[in-house]
Formats: sequence, structure tokens, C-alpha cells
Amino acid sequence: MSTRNHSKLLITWVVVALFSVVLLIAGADISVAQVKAHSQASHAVKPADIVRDPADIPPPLPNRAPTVVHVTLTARELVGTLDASANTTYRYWTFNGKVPGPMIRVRQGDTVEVTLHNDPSSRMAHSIDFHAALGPGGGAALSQTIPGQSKTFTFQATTPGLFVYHCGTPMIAEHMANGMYGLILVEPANGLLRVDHEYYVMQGEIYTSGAKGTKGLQTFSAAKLMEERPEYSIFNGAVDALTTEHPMPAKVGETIRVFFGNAGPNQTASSHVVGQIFARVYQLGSLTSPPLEDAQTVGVPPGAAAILELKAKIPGKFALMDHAISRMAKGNMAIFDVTGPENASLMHAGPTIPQDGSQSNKPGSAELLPVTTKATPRAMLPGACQCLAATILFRPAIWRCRG
Ligand SMILES: [Cu+2]
Repeated sequence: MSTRNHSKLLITWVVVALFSVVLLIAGADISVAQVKAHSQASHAVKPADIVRDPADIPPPLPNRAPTVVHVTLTARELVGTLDASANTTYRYWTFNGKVPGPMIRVRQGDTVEVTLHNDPSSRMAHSIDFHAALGPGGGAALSQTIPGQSKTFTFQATTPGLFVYHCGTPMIAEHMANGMYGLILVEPANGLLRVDHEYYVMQGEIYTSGAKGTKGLQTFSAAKLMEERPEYSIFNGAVDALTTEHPMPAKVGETIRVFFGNAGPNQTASSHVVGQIFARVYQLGSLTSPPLEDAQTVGVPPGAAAILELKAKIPGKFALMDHAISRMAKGNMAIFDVTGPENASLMHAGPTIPQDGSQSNKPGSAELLPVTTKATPRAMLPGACQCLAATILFRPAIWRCRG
């Protein structure tokens, strides 16, 4: 082999070696990039489920003498799912990571010792104002707590009733709209009558810059809050919280009690159950006034509560909603899912069934029954609401559910 050929071979080997090194480095870079991407994906914050299960209620208290009840709440700010069907998330401010905060149950005469922690990850100061407490700010003045710190205060539960509690840190309306509210039940000395089901439902408004249905993390709109123009009107923190995520079951013949609160912060609720009549209503949460009986729709102002009782008499899906019914398109619907035997004497398709079982030929009777869906503004209803509304409001109609 000549020296010239030997040099060519050497140069070729050097080029191949250099090329291999470049490939190795590039491969290593790709691997590092892949590992980083994977690492970032695995560390991406999954939106929290901030919905409070309506069955998450302390049980009725036993007969006992007044005592000291210790209540611990943690103010926690976190990104949660606002509307799963639209992939919408929101940065909620919560008590204990759920909306509403925990339901608190005490007995008249109890001493309530409240400790509020503010999670170190919080950006805001928070506090708590109990409508059941007598004293300046309902405790808000004693409980202003900066991130990472805790405050304790104590009050006497002098008065039976169902009361709202909420954050009392300016701007209070923003703290409430973002989810910082809950209910405290002060049972009368002898407790409440037993029922088959107790549920915990709170209505609230969410003010986002983006229109309802916008994907992704939504920002809070102070302008819409001031204009009292929410994008969302929801139960227990999120769209479909109490329709598809936590429908409230009952059986025919059972009694249902709803501890209902309206957090607002702005709109009065006109609470109604479609196809039902409230057997008893403790208006404004008062347990020292006699209950209203046989009521169709109950006004619950912001910062107030009501105890709503009804009896499941016929199977089906019964919608609890605000009868300011445009709010249904903003997510305002909850469902009682009643199972059991039909009761044709209360409602049935077709004309009257005579006692002897023959068909009635009463003219015009059938005209009362069919309900057309043609005039219904379907496009305005959110996904799950569409099929639920069709089922509940217009049972003869068959609509195809989206998704
Ligand atoms: Cu707050």
C-alpha cells in the first residue's frame, strides 16, 4: 500500500469516527430531551377534583350535654376542574381543598374552637366569618391569617339554625366567588327529626374572563364580579358536580333533607325541584320558626341557607335547580336519582285510566300531555345538561346525549 493510499484510509477512518461521535452526542441529546419531557409531563399538575360530595356530612349528633367542638380548617389555593366536559380549569381558593368547605355540625350551647391554617403555598391571606357566631366580623377580625400561619378563636353556638360561613378577607366577594364558603348546622337541643337521606348542596357563582365553555385555565374577572355577571352558576364547585359526578340517590318512599346554602356572592337562588313539591322548608335556615309546608320554589338570598325536605314518591331523575332558569345554561343543575316502583296514579302517559281498566275517550285529554322540544334553546345548554334536561323536563322526548 502506498503512503498516499494509507493517508486516504486514515482520513476516512477519522471522518467516520467523528461522524459517530456527533451521532452519539445527538442521540444523547435526544435521550436527555425525552427524559426531560417525560419528567415535565409526570410533574405537570393534574387539576384537582374540588367538588364536595353532597353526602359528605357529619352524622346527626347523639343526645349529649353541651361540649367544646374543635374545628380545623386549612385555606388552600389550588387549580381544579371547573367543567370537565370543556376541559376548563380554575384556580380555586378553598377550605380543605373542596367546594364548599366541610359541613360543620354542632349542638346549641356548644363552644366552637376554630383553628384556621393558611397553607404555605397560598398567595393570599384568608380568614373565616361564621354567621352562627355573635361578635365582630363573625370571627373574621380574629382569624386573618397570612400564608404559612395559623389563628385560633372561639365562639358560642347560641342559636340553632343552618348558617353560612365564608372567608372574610378583602375583597370578600372575590374570596367567596373563588370557593371559600360552607355551612354550619347548629342543631336544636333535641336534634332534628331523622330522615332517610341528608345532602349538602351549595350554590355559587364563578366569574371568569373567558366565556363559559372556553378550554384551559381560566382567570378571574373582577369586572364581571362588579357587574354581577357570572359565567358559571354551579352547585358544589363545578359544572356537573351533582349531575354526573355525584347524583343524589334515593328510593321511592324515602325522605330527603337538603342542607342548602347560597354563597352567591351576588344572585338570589330560586330553588326548585322539577316534578316535586317541598314537604317542609326551614326558610333562611331558621330552626326556631315553624317550617313552611308544601312549597314549590324557595328564595335563598346570598349568604343565607335553607333546609329543604321532600319525599321521593315516584321514580325518575329530579332536577334541583335555580328557577331563574337561564342559569341552567351556566351549569346550574343537580339531580336526585330516585329508584323504585312506578306510581301510575300520580302520573302516566295517555288519557285517564278508569277504575275498570277500559280506555277513556274523554275528548281533548291527550292534548295535555305531549310536550314539544322544538322551542327549547338546546344550543344554550351545556353537554350533560342537554340530555338531563331532556330526560327531566321533557320525558316523552328522545334526545341524543353528546359525548
Ligand atoms: Cu380567603
